[in-house]
Amino acid sequence: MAGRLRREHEPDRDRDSDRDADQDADVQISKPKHSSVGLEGIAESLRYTLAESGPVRGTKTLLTMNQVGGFDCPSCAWGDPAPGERKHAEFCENGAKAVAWEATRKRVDREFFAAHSVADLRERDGYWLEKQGRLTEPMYLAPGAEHFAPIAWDDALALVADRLRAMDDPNRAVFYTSGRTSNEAAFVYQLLARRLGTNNLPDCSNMCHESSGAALAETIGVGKGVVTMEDITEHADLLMIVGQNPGTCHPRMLTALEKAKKRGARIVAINPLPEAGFGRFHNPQTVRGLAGPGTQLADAYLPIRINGDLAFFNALNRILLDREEAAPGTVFDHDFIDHSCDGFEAARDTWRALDWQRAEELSGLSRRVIEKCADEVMAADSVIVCWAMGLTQHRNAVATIREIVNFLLLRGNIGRPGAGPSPIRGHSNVQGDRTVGIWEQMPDSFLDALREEFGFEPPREHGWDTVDSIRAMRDGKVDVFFAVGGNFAAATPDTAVTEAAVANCGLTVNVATKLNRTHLCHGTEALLLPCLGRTEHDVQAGGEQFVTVEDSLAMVHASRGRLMPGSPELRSEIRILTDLAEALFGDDLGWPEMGRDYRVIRRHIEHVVPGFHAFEERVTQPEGFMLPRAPHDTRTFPTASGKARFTANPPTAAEVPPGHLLLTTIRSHDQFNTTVYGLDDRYRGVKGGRHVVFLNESDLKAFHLSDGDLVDLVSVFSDGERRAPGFRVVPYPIPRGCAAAYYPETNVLVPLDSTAETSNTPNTKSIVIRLEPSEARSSEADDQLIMSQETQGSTVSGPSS
Ligand SMILES: Nc1nc2c(c(=O)[nH]1)N[C@H]1C(S)=C(S)[C@@H](COP(=O)(O)OP(=O)(O)OC[C@H]3O[C@@H](n4cnc5c(=O)[nH]c(N)nc54)[C@H](O)[C@@H]3O)O[C@H]1N2
Ligand SMILES: Nc1nc2c(c(=O)[nH]1)N[C@H]1C(S)=C(S)[C@@H](COP(=O)(O)OP(=O)(O)OC[C@H]3O[C@@H](n4cnc5c(=O)[nH]c(N)nc54)[C@H](O)[C@@H]3O)O[C@H]1N2
Ligand SMILES: [Mo]
Repeated sequence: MAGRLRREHEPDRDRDSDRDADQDADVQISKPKHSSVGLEGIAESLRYTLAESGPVRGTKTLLTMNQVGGFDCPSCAWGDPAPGERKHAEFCENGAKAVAWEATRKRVDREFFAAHSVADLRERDGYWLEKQGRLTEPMYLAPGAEHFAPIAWDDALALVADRLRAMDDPNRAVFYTSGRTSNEAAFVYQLLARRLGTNNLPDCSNMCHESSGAALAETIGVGKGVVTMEDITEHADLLMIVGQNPGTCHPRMLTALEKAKKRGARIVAINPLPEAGFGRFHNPQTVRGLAGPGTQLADAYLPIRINGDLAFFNALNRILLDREEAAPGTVFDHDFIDHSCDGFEAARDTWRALDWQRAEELSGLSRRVIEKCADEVMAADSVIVCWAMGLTQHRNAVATIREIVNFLLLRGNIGRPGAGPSPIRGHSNVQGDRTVGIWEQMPDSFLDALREEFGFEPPREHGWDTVDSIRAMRDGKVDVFFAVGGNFAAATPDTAVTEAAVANCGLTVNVATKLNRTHLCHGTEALLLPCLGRTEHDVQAGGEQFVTVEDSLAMVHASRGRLMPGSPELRSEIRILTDLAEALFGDDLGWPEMGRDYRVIRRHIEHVVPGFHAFEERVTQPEGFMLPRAPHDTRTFPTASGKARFTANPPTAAEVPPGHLLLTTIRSHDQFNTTVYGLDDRYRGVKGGRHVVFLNESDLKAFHLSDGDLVDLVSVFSDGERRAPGFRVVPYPIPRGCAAAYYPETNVLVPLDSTAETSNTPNTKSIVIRLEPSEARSSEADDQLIMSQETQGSTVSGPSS
């Protein structure tokens, strides 16, 4: 019975004998939850905080999180309530874990690296690596060396400058950013790269909301969401939450949804998984929330097939068209369509041509269910559509989001209170990083402003995004890979290919707080530069400093760390970058001044980036300030035609051959991206392991599998097959033909060349797989899993009922 899953309450007969098989051997599965947060959530955050940071450091951090004068939570990008409405503890379970993770008392110092060779560390998983604690001083891995060894800051930065100078083309360097970086650090970083002469600025956004940015820029002229917190809490009649798991990934959004519900808004959730956050919400900030029955958040839940969203929104728009044609003037906002939009006819023709049978098949939803959803839409004067990764990481992602814009435009649901598109961002400052210039294809207007401000000519040729950077590294075109934060090798697709690509660079440099997998996939030589975290006190020659961030709802505000730095040797990201720039270019653009006093950087941002006038003054106000977004502010659309654009997006979906499944990769409740806090996924009923695959009960039967069997996931793509071994099968309420498993364990399955049209975002949410009996464990495991030849050929796709 090695490795077999147990249902909760089933006696754990062979717990001990399984122990060392692997960390997942004790995985326990129970029923998924239908409610969220409550006392269990609070207990969980306190437990983790106390264990990692101790009572004093832990409590101090939690109480200043997201408070005026405190630091911005380093977890997700959800916005803050107005200052007067903030609770004493404006945090969530996952924010608390993110903070405790950073405030940990454990250290990865020179003794640690002396004791562990790189080869030894490469044998450990990411969970173990990050659990070892904070990096304390710069470390260098010399060519051919087996251990990282200490190096002085000046020597480390001189070495990077030397290797950058030695390149015969500035485009042989790649500068990666993860979205936790502050506006100030991001601005300095892109300035350094462009001063050097390259636009090679890939970031995590390439893998995240790039599809949203591409679709929104094309259709409404602004590549970000155009709703505010008040639109959600005070004005929207209907909130559609599509491909997003707010209970886990944006927990404080539940408070806003509860507020909307209490004034009578309706919520429809569209997701292959019935996530706990759609059920009853027990607000941890109020006694009633904790003790009472909670608030039921979603009024309707549509169990859509993976990648069925384009078909669904086409069908929804078709129904609205039918109803408008049956009773002209009652459904569409003709005034708005005629005067503010173009492209309507082409879109309408696409809806007219809709093949209902195919739409039902692709979406997995019956026409009757979609009609009911249309009833909700018709009953609402204002509609907001929120979405996240469930929509952006598919081949047709940009088309899907354009179709959502069509849907909103039809009834004028944009540029008025309570209406509009709202991509919910991931990393706490991923949106701000983009605003201040982290993008491989910043527009000429930005580059012109940079030239005006600093007096040098920035490169104009577009740089490499994340996937193109990996290709370039693989092909030997990169001498220096530099990363500010993130876990490039683990977060990107095609793990084996990517790890080899990173190792193919000359020098790899990681500015980081903790050790991760990417640091061990080093180039010929490597540097680890430890930085301050968001929670930590930052004092420079110019005095105490703060940084700024932009949330998902376009509010910019200050963030001030309060904790003693984890080690006296830590430097702020900004200082590391300005010191490096000084080593490279001397004082040509005033780098040392920027490092001494971040106000100098903010003054440059004010001059270069639209919307930042009186930056210093406004950002020191308690509530910060909102960046302008024309569609929201003035109902105007800065597109080429000056109008909002309808587009034709005929339904498509990933092709799934008979006997195969479509796999989506998701986050557990106990992780932040590649950072694994623990092995549980409380809301989905998983305890003690991450190598699980959620499957529909009928598919289990069709494949002759039972609860707890072990399978290998084998992905199938034009360039061959990839395998992720040893996943436990879990029957789960997910549509037939669909499967879900955790990221990043499944990234090995994602082909580098499988990306979204236009945005080039890896298709990490639609991976075609088949299941094979696993040889990953003992031979006993095989006995559990007999997949006959017949079932391998049978069809499991098709609409669910
Ligand atoms: N605790 C925690 N918080 C986080 C993060 C984290 O890892 N942990 N990560 C941060 C980051 S960078 C990001 S981008 C966000 C991510 O936030 P989410 O996008 O909410 O996170 P995912 O787990 O990727 O989940 C995607 C959701 O989409 C659903 N889904 C999957 N495929 C489809 C599909 O084809 N159609 C539809 N309609 N739904 C689908 C899944 O069931 C899941 O509910 O969260 C941020 N916040
Ligand atoms: N299969 C699959 N792959 C995915 C996704 C998916 O849904 N499925 N999601 C994609 C998405 S949405 C994203 S955003 C990317 C995430 O990609 P990344 O942003 O590259 O990855 P993270 O796991 O967020 O990065 C974690 C690391 O950041 C470092 N870090 C943490 N805090 C700080 C700090 O304050 N400063 C610095 N310098 N470093 C810090 C730590 O060392 C930590 O190990 O992954 C993408 N990959
Ligand atoms: Mo993300």
